[in-house]
Amino acid sequence: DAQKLAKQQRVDIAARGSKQRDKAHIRKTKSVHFENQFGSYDLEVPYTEIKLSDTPGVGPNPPFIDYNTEGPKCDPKEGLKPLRLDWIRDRGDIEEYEGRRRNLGDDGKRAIKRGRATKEWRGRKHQPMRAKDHPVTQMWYARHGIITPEMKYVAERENCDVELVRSELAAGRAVMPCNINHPEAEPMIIGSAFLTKLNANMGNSAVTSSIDEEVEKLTWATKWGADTVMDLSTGNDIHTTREWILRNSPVPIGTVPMYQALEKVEDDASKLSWELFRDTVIEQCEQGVDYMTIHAGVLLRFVPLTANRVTGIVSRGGSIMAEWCLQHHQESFLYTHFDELCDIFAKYDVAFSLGDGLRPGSLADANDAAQLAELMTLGELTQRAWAKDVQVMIEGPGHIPFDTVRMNIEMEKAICKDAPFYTLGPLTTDTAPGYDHITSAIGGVEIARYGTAMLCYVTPKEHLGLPNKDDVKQGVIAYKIACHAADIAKHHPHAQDRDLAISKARFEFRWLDQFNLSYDPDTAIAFHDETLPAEPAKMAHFCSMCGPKFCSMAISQNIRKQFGGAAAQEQLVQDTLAGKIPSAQEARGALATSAASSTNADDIAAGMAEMSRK
Ligand code: IRN
Ligand code: FE2
Repeated sequence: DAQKLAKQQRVDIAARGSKQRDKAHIRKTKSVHFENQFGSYDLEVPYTEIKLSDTPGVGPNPPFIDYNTEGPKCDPKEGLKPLRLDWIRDRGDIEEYEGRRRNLGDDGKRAIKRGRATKEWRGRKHQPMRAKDHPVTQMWYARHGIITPEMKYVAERENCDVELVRSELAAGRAVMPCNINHPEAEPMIIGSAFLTKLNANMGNSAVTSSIDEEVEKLTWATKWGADTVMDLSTGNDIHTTREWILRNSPVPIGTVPMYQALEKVEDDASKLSWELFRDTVIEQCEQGVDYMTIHAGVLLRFVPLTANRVTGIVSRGGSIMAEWCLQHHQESFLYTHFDELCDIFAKYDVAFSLGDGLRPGSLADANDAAQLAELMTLGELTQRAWAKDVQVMIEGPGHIPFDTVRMNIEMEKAICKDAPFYTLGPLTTDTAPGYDHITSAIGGVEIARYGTAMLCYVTPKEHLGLPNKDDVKQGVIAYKIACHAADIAKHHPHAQDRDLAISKARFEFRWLDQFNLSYDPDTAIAFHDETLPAEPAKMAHFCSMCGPKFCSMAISQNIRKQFGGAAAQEQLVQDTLAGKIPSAQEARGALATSAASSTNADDIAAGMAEMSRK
C-alpha cells in the first residue's frame, strides 16, 4: 500500500509537471572568448532568459536574465557532454590511468541482472585522470596566479571580475568543487562574496527508490535551482547510482563516502578501517565526486561530551565514527590520516566539506561543548588542508535558537579563518515536523545574511521520511527564497532586480509575467486559476483576493490617472494642508485636470478634505 501511495504521488507530480515554467524559462548560453597560457577557448556560459510581455501604452519589457543551474538537456543513457575535458587536458598536468573500476563494478552488474539498470550502461568505460606532479586544485592554480577557464566561466555567471574569483579561491574564502573526473559539471563557486548557493540532498536508502528515479530527482532539483546535489545513497547499487548521477549532473556532486564504506562492511562500524575508507574515497575520486563530507572533527575525547545531550549525536557520519572510536579505543582514522586524505583530494581536486558530526539535533543541545570542540578541530584541519592547496568548506548546524544563529557564523569565520560555511538550515525550532523546510529556511536567511556561503536544504519530510519529488521541489524553492532574501540583505549587486521586475509586472497586471518571474510559476498560476480560470482574467485589473472594486493596485493606478504625477499630487496635498480646500466639494473642484471620472474620486476627495480638517 505504501508503494501504491508513493506511485500515486509520483503520478500526481508528473501530471502537475512544470508546464508554465518550461514555457517561459529558456536556457541559453553566451559565448565568451578566453585565453590563458594553456590555450584559447570559447566558453559557453549558461543563463536563463525569462521572456516578458509589453506594458500596454508604454512599450516592451526586456527579458529578465537569471542564473541557470539546469544544465543542457541530454539522454540520461548517454550523459552530458564533458565540457571541461579540453581545459583539463590542456594544462598538461594530469595522467590518465586504469582506474579501480573501469566499468560498473559488482553492484552495477547486480543491478543489471535485477533489471534495475539498463544494458546500455554495462559497457560504460571510465578512464580516470589524476595529477602527475603538483596539486590540480583550483586553489593551487589561484595561488600560482593562474586564471583557469573555470574561473572565467564562474566570473561570467556571477557577473563579477575574474580577479575576485581568483583571489577568493587563493585565500580559501571560496571553493569551486570541480573534480577533474567530472568534466560534465558547469563550474560554480561557493563563497560569501558570491551569490548564496543551495544544496539539495538525495539518494536512495535501503527501503525505497530506483536508479532512474534518482537521476530524475537530480534533474528535477537542478531545474528548480539546486546549485549542488549530494548523493547520500545508502541502499543497493551505490556505485552505479552515483555513476548515473555524475554522468548526468551539470552541478557539482557531493557525497559522504563513509556511507558507502559502511555498506562494504555490512553495516558493522567496528569493521571499518582507514584502508577500506581510503579505497572508497579513491573509488569516488575516480568517478568524479566533487566534494566529500568528512567527519574528521569527531574526536574520541569529544564523544562523552554528547552523553547528556537530549538528542545525542544526530549526524549519521558522526555517529558511525563515534561508535568506531569507542569500540576500538582509538582516535578517529579520519583525523589521524587527514594529511593522506588531503594528498588524495589534491590529485583530483576534490573539496573537503568538513562534516559537523557533533551538530546539535535539538535546540536544547545547541551551542554546547561538543559542538564547539568539533568546530575548533575543524579550524585546525582547515589549515592543514590549505597547506596542501586543498579546497575546504565547513559544515554547520543543525538545530539552534534564532538569536544564536549569527553567533554561529561569526564563530565559524573566526575559528576557520573565513573558509566557506555550509549549514543545514539551521532549524530555528523543533516543533514543526512536516514544515521543517520553513523552520530551517528562517534560520538559513539569517545565517546566510551574515556570510554563510551555501545552505543545505531541508525538505518537509525531514525527521519523517525520504523526500519524494514534490518534497525536493518544496525544499529547493524554500531555499531559493532564503538564499535570495539573504543576498538582498547583503546588498549583493543586482540581487533585488528580480523583485523590481516582478513588482512592476504585478502593479501593471501583467499576470503571466508575474507568474513567470516567480520561483514556482506553476504553483502561482494554479493558485490564480483556482478562482479565476478564464483566459481574460490573465489581463484583468484585479484578482479574487480583493475583487474588482477593492483592488489596491487598481485604485492606485486610478489615483495616478486622476491626480497626475508626484508633483501634481504634492501640490494638491500642500493646498489641502494649507486649508485652501475646505470641503469635499471644493476638493473635487480642484481636480480640474482629472481626466477620467471614477467612483473613487468622491471618496478620495472626501478623505483629503477630512485630512485637511484634522
Ligand atoms: C550540511 C551541513 N551540515 C550537515 N550537512 C549535510 O548533512 C551534509 O552536507 C550531508 O549532506 C549531510 C550529512 O549528514 P550526516 O552524515 O552528518 O548526518
Ligand atoms: Fe534534525
